Order: sequence, then C-alpha cells, then structure tokens
Amino acid sequence: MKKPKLSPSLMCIDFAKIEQTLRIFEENGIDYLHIDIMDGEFVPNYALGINFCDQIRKLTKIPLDIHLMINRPDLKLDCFNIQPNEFVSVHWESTPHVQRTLAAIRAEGAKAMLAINPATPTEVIKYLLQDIDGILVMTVNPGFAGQPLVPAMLQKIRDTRNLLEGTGHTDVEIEVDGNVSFENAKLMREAGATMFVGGSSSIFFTQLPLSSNIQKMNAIIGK
Ligand code: S6P
Ligand code: MG
Repeated sequence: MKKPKLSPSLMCIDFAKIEQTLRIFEENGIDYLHIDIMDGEFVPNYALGINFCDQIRKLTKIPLDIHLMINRPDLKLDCFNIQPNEFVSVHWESTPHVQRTLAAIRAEGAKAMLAINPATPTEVIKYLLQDIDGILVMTVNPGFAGQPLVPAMLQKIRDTRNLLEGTGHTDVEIEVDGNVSFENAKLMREAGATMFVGGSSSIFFTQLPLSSNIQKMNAIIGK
C-alpha cells in the first residue's frame, strides 16, 4: 500500500490569503493541491478552471491533483496544459471513452486517476487496472463542499482495497474526496485509502490554525 498523502481542496481556500496559504502548505509538506473543475453540467455547480490551474503552477512547485467534474473530458483535456507528475482524475460516468482518456493523461507524463461517483460500483475498474495510477472514490456526490459522508462509502473503500490487493495492483492510489473530516479520515485510512482530500471539514476547519489542522490530519493518516 502506498504511503499516505494529503491533498487540500483549493475550492475551500480563502482566496484573499492564497499566497500565504501556499507557503504554509510548502512548510508543512503538503503532497498535492486538489483542484475541482466543474462545468455546471456533469455536476450542478461551477468551480475552478484552466486559468486557476495555470496561476497556481506559477505560485508553487507542489504538484496539482486536478479533479475533472466535466462532461466529455476526452474532448477538453488539451486545454488543461497538464504537467508531468500531476494527477488528473476523470469520472467513469463522464465519457464513453474513459480508457482512451486515461491513456491520453499518461501520454502527457501525468498520473491517470479514475473517479467514481457513490453509486458506481468498484468493479468498473477491473479492465482499467493497467491504465490507472489511482482511483478516486467519491465519498459524497460531487458538486459541493460541506456535504455529509455517504456512509456506504467506507465499505466501498474496503472493496476497492481488496480488489487492488487481490489483483496485485498495490501501487495504485486510493484517493478519498468528500467530508474527509478528522473522524472520517481515520476510518478511511483503516479501510485502505492512501490519498486524502482535505476540505472544509479538516484542513480548512476554521476553528484551528491551518498548520495545526495539517499536523492533526498528518497524525491521523499516519504521515
Ligand atoms: C466535491 C469536490 C470536493 C470538495 C471537498 C470539500 O464535489 O470534489 O473536492 O471540494 O469534498 O471538502 P469537505 O470537507 O468540505 O467535504
Ligand atoms: Mg474534488
């Protein structure tokens, strides 16, 4: 199993403090920056975009973890200026050509991640195991920060871990996204998750300083 990694969701950042927040992330060894791209069609919301990714790349060397919640990502990948070592997630539900899309991400030298909505079974990855560097188990329905965990997702993380172990694909990350609170992160880690998206319920929990939240999260996930 891969070592645990933390990926704060920049959708939840205080935009007035973006540079100082990135410096705190660097000082505290943040692994990736999770960027939610929403098109108002695949999900009922709009969020960050291509320019935002470019701006963040200029401000820090922390690699991006781009979560595409858009219809037909296969037709739009070229717009994203994908860099080597970045993670790019595409939803299984968003294109009939998901294997082709995963291959196109890898062709850029980036890491391909398959995202699955709560109702999508883990088994859809069976014929894609050679094509992925990670699977993104959505633990809420995508579209909004601040939602409660869909409880059955803990079993889904276990099922995904068992599938990877059973097929010898232990080098594939399991990322969890949605209400990865301090309490839930512990359960998700025990279930086999390796990459944790921190949002309003953990990293950006406003009652503690950012660095305290990161350190608390690191301890919980065993970083
Ligand atoms: C949701 C999105 C997520 C959120 C994250 C927020 O559609 O993909 O990445 O930004 O879940 O975290 P929290 O702790 O507010 O659920
Ligand atoms: Mg996300």
